[in-house]
Amino acid sequence: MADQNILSVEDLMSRVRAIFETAGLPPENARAVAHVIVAGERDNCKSHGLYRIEGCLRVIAAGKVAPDAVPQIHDAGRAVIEVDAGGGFSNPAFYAAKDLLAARAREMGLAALVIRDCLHFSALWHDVEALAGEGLAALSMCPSYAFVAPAGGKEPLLGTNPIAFGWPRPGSHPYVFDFATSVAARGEIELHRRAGTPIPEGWAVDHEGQPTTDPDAALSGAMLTFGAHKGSAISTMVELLAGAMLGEFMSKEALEFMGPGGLLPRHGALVLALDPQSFARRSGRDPIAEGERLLSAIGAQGARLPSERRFAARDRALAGGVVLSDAELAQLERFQAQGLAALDA
Ligand code: NDP
Ligand code: PYC
Repeated sequence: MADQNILSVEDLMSRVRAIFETAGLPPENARAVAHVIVAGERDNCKSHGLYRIEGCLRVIAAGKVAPDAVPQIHDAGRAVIEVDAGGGFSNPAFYAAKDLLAARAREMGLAALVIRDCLHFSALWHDVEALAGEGLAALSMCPSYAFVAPAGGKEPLLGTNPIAFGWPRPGSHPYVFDFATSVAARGEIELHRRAGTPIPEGWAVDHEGQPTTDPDAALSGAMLTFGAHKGSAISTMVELLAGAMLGEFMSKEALEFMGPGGLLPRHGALVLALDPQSFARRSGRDPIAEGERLLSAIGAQGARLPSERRFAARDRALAGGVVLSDAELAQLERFQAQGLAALDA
């Protein structure tokens, strides 16, 4: 059937990994980057799926990321572990330090991973889901680019600043939410621009501060935070904790560093891991069972939990493959055949 190309997750993974190896990433790095992109596509998170390959290749072609950087872990045996991504992608850095972070959280009750100087393009649910799979609660956040106006302002200053949370559950899937603190991820606006469709009202203002539904006007104006002053404050917290506190770029500096041209941002990231058993020990109560009481009561009201859509999409993709449009498949094949040269085509 036209526009219904079905690829298995494994096939997609080996194609995307090959694209990144050809673009200069060592196998370990290519695997980490491909894994998070394919996971996004598999889970029907289109704004951080295959669509991101082009952005990653552009930043490689511009020489603004070190594709072969080897993450360096700095561990003094304390609660704060640092991994220097060395200007490379964030994903290999996270993988390099994940097991140490989990072990330290179990040992100390809580631990933090500071990822320094990384090119960050991916969804955050991936990292917190991995930690929740180890029985840990997790919080992940990072600045991005200053595209978002603070509540009451009209000039871009804050990033789209995602924040994700994971909580372990006894069944197959943890509780996970992950969202931009802007009304929508910037990638969503870009997808509307490509599709020629208007964005919903309330997402953005144009460069004069007027509300707009035109994706181009939104991209050259300012995006808005969710929840007015509340989202604005959470976004500011992300700038402070994952930017200022780490001594890494905040979103404005990240944008200035990359310059205009829409390349993906380079900055730091913060991942917190907490061991629920350790926090609850003296209470004598089982924190996971307590959590289940709440989560099942939410479901009992007919409300869906965050990530349920994503997990259902994952189950479908694992059983029946990932559906790509003709345009998506053609672009994937172009990147496979031509690598970075496909960017000029
Ligand atoms: P969405 O608004 O699509 O989703 C936000 C969260 O809410 C998801 O966990 C989603 O679960 C859940 N959700 C959505 N609808 C409902 C509902 N009706 N009931 C309950 N839960 C619901 O996310 P965003 O567009 O804000 O962000 C998309 C991605 O962009 C994120 O993964 C984020 O990490 C990434 N991002 C990355 C940036 C970076 O710098 N690296 C910057 C900004 C964003 P479900 O998935 O199941 O629908
Ligand atoms: O969707 O806003 C976004 C984004 C920025 C960097 C990666 N994703």
